[in-house]
Amino acid sequence: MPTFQSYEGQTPAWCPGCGNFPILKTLKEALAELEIEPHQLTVVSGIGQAAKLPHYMKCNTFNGLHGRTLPVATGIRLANHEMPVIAVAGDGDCYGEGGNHLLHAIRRNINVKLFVHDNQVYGLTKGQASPTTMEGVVTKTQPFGSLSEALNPMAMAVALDCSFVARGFAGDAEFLKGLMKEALNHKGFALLDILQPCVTFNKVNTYQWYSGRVYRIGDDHDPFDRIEAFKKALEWGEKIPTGIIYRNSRPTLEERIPVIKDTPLIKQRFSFKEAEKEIQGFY
Ligand SMILES: Cc1ncc(C[n+]2csc(CCOP(=O)(O)OP(=O)(O)O)c2C)c(N)n1
Ligand code: SF4
Repeated sequence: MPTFQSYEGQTPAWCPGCGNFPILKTLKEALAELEIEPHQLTVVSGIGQAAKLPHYMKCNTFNGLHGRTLPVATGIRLANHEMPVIAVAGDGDCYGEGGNHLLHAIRRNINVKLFVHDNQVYGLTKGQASPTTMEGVVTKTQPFGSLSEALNPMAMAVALDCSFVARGFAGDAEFLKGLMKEALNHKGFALLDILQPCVTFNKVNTYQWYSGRVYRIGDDHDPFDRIEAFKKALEWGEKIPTGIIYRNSRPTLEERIPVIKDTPLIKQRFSFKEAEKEIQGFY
């Protein structure tokens, strides 16, 4: 049976106090509790501080290009849809550079779990405004404050009928672990946005700033009610909800592809001769 130590990778090179540490620890604990062995899992990322997370884990990993996490994760999942695939990204990586891929992953409902470390800045490149930086927040490259309205990833995901939409907070690890496990057990695409203080470059959205605002969504919220979910997703400011905001049950992409519906691609017979014959048919 796997334990927390089964996933131990390299020593993290993050700043002391970075919100990425509790996320990494919580993920390892969640995986151990779900009894997923390291060799049974793939964690995919692009570029950034959050994207270094797979380096710090022992399992199958793929570190690709900035913003291109989801296409890679989709490919891996379609090649072997029996393997759980987690995509890890920063808010810049996922909602900025990779925004277009996110729209289509949600629409297709590929069974990939996307964990976004949302520190509301581009951390690795020293704190420029990202799509989730709040309007007016001053950074070294936004001296007049961010001039654009912040993206609300939860509201966007509900509007797109995303199969699972949740928000966690790095400062509430126990609750976050439950959300990670729910996402991993969910059938379909799961977006888990994790509020992650960047102690070096984001001096606004600190642990202290969040702790006065973040609250856990109660049992009175029905995540299957899309209108109520949308209202919950719009809450931001003095009160920030964490928990499962929205979920639905609809067919996944891999269920809808006849060729792989019953047998994963990697378990299917492959013959170069037959493939060549098929290709010749196109000429
Ligand atoms: C296509 C492309 N654009 C820009 C960069 C430069 N770049 C590397 S990491 C990064 C910022 C990452 O920020 P984010 O995704 O929010 O993750 P964080 O570092 O905050 O975890 C940028 C802009 C790049 N490598 N590739
Ligand atoms: S720069 Fe920010 S996100 Fe990057 S390791 Fe340091 S605290 Fe974490």
